Amino acid sequence: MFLISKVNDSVHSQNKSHNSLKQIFLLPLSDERDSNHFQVEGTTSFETDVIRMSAIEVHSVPGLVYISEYIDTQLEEYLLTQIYRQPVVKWKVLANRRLQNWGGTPHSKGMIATTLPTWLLCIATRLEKDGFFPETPNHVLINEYLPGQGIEPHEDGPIYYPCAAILSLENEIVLDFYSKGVNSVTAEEIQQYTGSLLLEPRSLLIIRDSAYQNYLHGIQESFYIKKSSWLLNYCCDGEGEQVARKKRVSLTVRLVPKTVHNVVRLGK
Ligand SMILES: O=C(O)CCC(=O)C(=O)O
Repeated sequence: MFLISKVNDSVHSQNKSHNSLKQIFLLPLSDERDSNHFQVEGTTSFETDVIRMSAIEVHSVPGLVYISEYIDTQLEEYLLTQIYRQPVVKWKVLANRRLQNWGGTPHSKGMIATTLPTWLLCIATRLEKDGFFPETPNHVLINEYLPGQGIEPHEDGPIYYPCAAILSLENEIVLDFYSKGVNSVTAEEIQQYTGSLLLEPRSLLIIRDSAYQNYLHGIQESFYIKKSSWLLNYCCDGEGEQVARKKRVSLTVRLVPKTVHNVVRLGK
């Protein structure tokens, strides 16, 4: 059960000229955790009026919203159990990671939709209720990354409603962002590194607006994570630390607005 609450967008905002998040609806009523509010330079942080959960908006990449502890450890364990009870054939093995695809295969003409299983539907409906999607997202990719694996910088593209929700499970990872541009002389497409976020287990990252349209995101094929203040959502004294990466699983939840329920119609 969730208490729906409106964000108090003036609280703790050091730079009030930046856009405010208008609605973050989050609070598990049973959760008595203290607020894990923190403020990092270049971000605006928000606390709900009951102060149980905080979200930050990253200014250098407009449209990124990072929410730590979006789910609790019980739900995380439940999701991991469901993911790893799937038959081996459900996994598609790629060179740099493996993945499960749920909801259908997105196609430029629409997706032949299959109903999400209830264990994924609970996350999809919560994301809709929390105001991130105008209807229940219908597509989920589950990625598993071993140390040294990653995903090339990419954009999610026009097949989806322009919002991606990334739920991180089991271990942390660093996600990098690159702005898209065009070289004015050669007219070549260029990508410029903009910054990185630490995605902690159980956190939710929302990529929408400009972050969705004008930036690429990717994960380097590294064996270590450098945790220091160069990360957009991490603060520490001194140089920080380098930690060995461990297996990390993520759910990328999206909405494919155009769906078809019939293979023949899709071909037309
Ligand atoms: O695993 C992640 O955090 C990123 C996944 C992603 O970018 C995707 O599924 O398109």
